[in-house]
Amino acid sequence: MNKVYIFDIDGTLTPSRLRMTEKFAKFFDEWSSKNKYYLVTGSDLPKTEEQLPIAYTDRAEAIFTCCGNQMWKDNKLVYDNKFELSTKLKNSLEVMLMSSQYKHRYGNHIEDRGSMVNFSIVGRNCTQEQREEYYEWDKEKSERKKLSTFLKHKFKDLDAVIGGQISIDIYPKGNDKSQILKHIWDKDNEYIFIGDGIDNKGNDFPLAESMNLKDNCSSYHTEGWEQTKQILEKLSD
Ligand code: M1P
Repeated sequence: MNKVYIFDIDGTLTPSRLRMTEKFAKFFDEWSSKNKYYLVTGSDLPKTEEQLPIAYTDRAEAIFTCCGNQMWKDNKLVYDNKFELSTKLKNSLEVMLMSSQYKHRYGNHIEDRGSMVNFSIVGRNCTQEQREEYYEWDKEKSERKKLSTFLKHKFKDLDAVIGGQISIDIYPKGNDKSQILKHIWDKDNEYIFIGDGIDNKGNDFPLAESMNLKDNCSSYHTEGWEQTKQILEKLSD
């Protein structure tokens, strides 16, 4: 049985929205030339390419972006699920933006990625320092948790999940990372998924849950690239 790995990116292979660290890149260089793996992220392709060295995106069997709503293989788009941002959803997000207790707004709050929407109170144009500030504030106030619960309640056909540090990913119910399994499944393989959004019910949870129901599949929650490295080292023993 061949081992096939599936990785989330932000918080798993790289710090959130940052490039892979030199230390991990050094380790991953050898690892990725000997192992088969897929990438699955909430981000879009340009963000993924900013964060990972080109060799590691090239070596991946395929890259699933926008929570599995797009699949890229050999630099070509294989599929792209369309999701239209309705006026009702846009209005609700704008109301949330106006009513949040968080004091700062830096722009690009509603990012329409075509197959999903990313929503951020602080705004995607914030600096790294402003990002960290919001992240710490949100940890204390659980704003994103409350906003996603509200959205799921108001829009029964949608899912709203925390993916990274400052935002929420929104897409039609079921169009989550678990959808990638039907595109990669081979009964002769053993699949191993590593993500930082499993135990906390983030955007990696649906995939981990689906995998746990299947034979020859396992998932590991990680707290960051250091732990991912440890997991991979243990699995290659
Ligand atoms: O890949 C994880 C997440 O990365 C970003 O999240 P944030 O900016 O909140 O840290 C976003 O691209 C998000 O869509 C994605 O799920």
